[in-house]
Amino acid sequence: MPIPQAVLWDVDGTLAETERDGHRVAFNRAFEAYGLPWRWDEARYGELLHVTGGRERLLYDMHRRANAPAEDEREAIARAVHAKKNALYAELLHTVGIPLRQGVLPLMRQCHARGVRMGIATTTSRANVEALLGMHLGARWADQFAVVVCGEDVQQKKPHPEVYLQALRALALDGAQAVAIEDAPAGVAAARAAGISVVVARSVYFAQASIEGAVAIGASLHDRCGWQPAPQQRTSDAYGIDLDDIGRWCAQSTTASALG
Ligand code: XBP
Repeated sequence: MPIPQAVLWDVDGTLAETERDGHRVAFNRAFEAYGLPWRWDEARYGELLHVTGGRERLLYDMHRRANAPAEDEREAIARAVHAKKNALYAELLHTVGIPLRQGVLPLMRQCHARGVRMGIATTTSRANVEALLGMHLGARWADQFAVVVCGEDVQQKKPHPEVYLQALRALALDGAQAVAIEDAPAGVAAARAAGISVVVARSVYFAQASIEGAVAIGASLHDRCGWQPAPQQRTSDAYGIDLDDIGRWCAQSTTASALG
């Protein structure tokens, strides 16, 4: 079974549950640091996640508040609060820590072992990726990725495909040769629009979301149970979802669309 030539990882929600316990908490601390009375509880933050990009999310929320600052001040406030949020996010990762999701490291190791290149394709800022992956993969984390495309590298964030198209260009691959690992509808839409098959490991915020267009959807890369379609039965249980499962899902979906 052919396996993909590259695995492109989304970051927030896919590599780690950084939204609820990381970015949200850091935003609230940044509001406090700036003397702003705003707080995002878990439910409100979940609603706001349909806006990709932390600064854009903040602007969107600000715009809808009764006590919103004057329109011509909002951009500067959003920039300042967002920068503070990112600093507090890095601090939080170093103090409290947020683990990588189960199943991520084994799949990364398998990519290395089988010569499959990896990339990062994310809406979040490079500094945030650095803070998370530096923690978990060490100071030379970037050496493990053939390409890292972040929020500041693109004009348009997910669900626009730009981040994935840039990654493909850097790898000199076309969409059919790569697979994306995502957790959320906007990420799936971005990868699909770049012609890339997507495997979805749902994160807490998108546990119930309706997600269209993935070749497979499950709760965790660590667990072979509950995936749609079900991965093929295996005799050994050394890994959760592996490259052979992913290759099979991509091939099945190619066959299905070729027949359809
Ligand atoms: C997730 C996002 C980001 C983060 C916050 O990106 O939409 O905006 O919530 O990060 P992805 P920033 O799922 O593509 O990794 O504040 O740096 O935007």
